[in-house]
Amino acid sequence: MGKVSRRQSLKMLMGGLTAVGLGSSVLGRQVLAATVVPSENSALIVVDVQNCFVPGGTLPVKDGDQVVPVINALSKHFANVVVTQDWHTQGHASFASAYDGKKPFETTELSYGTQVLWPDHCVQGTDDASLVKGLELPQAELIIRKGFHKDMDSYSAFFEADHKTPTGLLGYLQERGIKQVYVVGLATDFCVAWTAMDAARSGFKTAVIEDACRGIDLNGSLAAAWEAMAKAGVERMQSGAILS
Ligand code: VGL
Ligand code: ZN
Repeated sequence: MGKVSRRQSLKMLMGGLTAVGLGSSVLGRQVLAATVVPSENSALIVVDVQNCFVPGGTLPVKDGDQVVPVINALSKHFANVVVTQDWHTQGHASFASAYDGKKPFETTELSYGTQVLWPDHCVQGTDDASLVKGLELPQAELIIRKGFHKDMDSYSAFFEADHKTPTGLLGYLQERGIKQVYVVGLATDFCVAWTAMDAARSGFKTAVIEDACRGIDLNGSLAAAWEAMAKAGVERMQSGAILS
């Protein structure tokens, strides 16, 4: 931020905010303050920041690795951090390789609806399924793994693809008294979006921090996901609101 003139700083002292993101001015010195301060009953949910989803992984999301420094910085402002891992069996129902004549990014119909078919990814216990090395979240309280039922996918960290089978995250957050969640990670248009929409539907005040996420964008899925999230009452925000 640049310097603030005496006049401007006086104006800020007298009149409060003069610009978005500008918190206050003390004795003529500009002090930046976050416009959003996560409370004790907020949680940061870090979705699937795993080797499989960053460049070099089996289902790389473009610039997926760029979320890591943003998430590391954000996490320092949270009393509660929860991490998720996509955690598939070998031959999982979401893998194109499990079907004759199917290729990745095609779809198939399963009992719970249309399933996008992916390259084999995030197989349980593999290095590909490990959290990205640079992710620094030593304070994380819970790692929730999902997609471990062979016949059903789970983009959401709350409910599997049938929208019924719980992962246990809802009970955990409720028992911990969490009221508000901020969702970040990979990929914006799949696991982040489904997690955020389930959070909002489950009664949490929910925000997605856009620049702490990256999307896959398969046939317009990114724009569709933002639209669906807005409809579900998910707030779209930028990390600067917390970090500045
Ligand atoms: C994801 C596709 C398949 C995600 C997981 O984490 O967004 N996307 N499995
Ligand atoms: Zn997956």
